Amino acid sequence: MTVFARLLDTRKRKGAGLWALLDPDRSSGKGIVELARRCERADVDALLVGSSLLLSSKLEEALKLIKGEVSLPVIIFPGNAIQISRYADAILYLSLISGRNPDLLIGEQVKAAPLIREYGIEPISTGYMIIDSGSPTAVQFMSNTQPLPQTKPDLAKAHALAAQYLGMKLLYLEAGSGAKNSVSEGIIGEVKGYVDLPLIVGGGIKTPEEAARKVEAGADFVVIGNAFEKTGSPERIEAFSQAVHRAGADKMSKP
Ligand code: 1GP
Repeated sequence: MTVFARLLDTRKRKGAGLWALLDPDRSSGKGIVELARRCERADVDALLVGSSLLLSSKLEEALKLIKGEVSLPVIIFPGNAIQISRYADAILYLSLISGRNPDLLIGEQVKAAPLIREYGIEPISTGYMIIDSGSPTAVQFMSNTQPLPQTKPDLAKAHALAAQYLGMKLLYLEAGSGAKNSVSEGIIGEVKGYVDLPLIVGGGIKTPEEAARKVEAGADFVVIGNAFEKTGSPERIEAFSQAVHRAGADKMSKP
């Protein structure tokens, strides 16, 4: 079964999935492995590994350690074309469609493609949209692009539909790691009602209740980074997992 099929299967069985973002710039060695183990025990559905900065070769080391310890899908969430490794199961093959930076629309993808093939990791084509979160984030700065305004859902919808027509498999609505405000339920609902693509929502989600609201609004997968790294106790991760999966189950039970 491909990683993409596994992700879709999660959504089918649970109504929604919880993904953890592990950032090798923030935790490494034993720390990142322990966090991955806690996620697996708490029934998190997949691990994203990467960051918008990633200043070192820590990615490879982190992936090796994590792959040796957990059986969850381990997916690279790349900030650029040098964040590729043979030790992952898959890579979110992102195109930053909300921006007009040609390097991030197609340039980095061209650099990465031959290596992805050589390593035999699964590329999952993903339309990546940065949504304004109230203050500048690292992803905005590093990508040199403007976010889409929260107040213009029609713009977000048109971008999302373009991703679908281009044949992308997933859509990621991103407020930015550590964002002041997460992507609003309003935008999530509008986009979800307009396209058929599975929707990932992440950035600035701070509580289990907030994560559940994203699922209720239409998110298929919720990504949590900072909230696990700062206070990633087993109980905290478990609370997020239960909230997302409960909201997913509720959604499935509705006609
Ligand atoms: C960032 O969406 C992810 O790409 C996670 O964001 O670190 O704010 O949870 P946080």
